[in-house]
Amino acid sequence: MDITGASDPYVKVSLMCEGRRLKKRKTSTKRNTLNPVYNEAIVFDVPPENIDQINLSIAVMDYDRVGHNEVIGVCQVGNDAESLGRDHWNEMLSYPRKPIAHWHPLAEVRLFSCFPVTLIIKIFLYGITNWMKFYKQNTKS
Ligand SMILES: [Ca+2]
Repeated sequence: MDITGASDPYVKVSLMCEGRRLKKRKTSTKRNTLNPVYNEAIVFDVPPENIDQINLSIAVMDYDRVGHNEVIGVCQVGNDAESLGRDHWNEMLSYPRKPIAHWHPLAEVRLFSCFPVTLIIKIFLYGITNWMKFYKQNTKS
């Protein structure tokens, strides 16, 4: 959290395959807000033979002009994710042409995290090789 009491959040998504980061993408940064909405798509191309090893590692970050950007919270979606993250992934695989949305609570990395966050993630398996994701993030107390 910034001194103003707000934050400058953006979402960073890493495409992981067997623990290795293959690609990284991020959304735009929303300035001075605790209630960001993104409505942005992030697309990854994944070879079909790797589908079972894929995880998306998602981090909500606070952009800071000075110093390091802070991690607000993280979650995982994918085959190796726990509970909701894996269920969400499996549901997407079962309905490849339908965008599937779920709220994900973020695990808070920082001791004094600025806000309890849930992230709504919509994932979409397109064809067999394209992954499309939309983000909307909202605070919930
Ligand atoms: Ca900031």
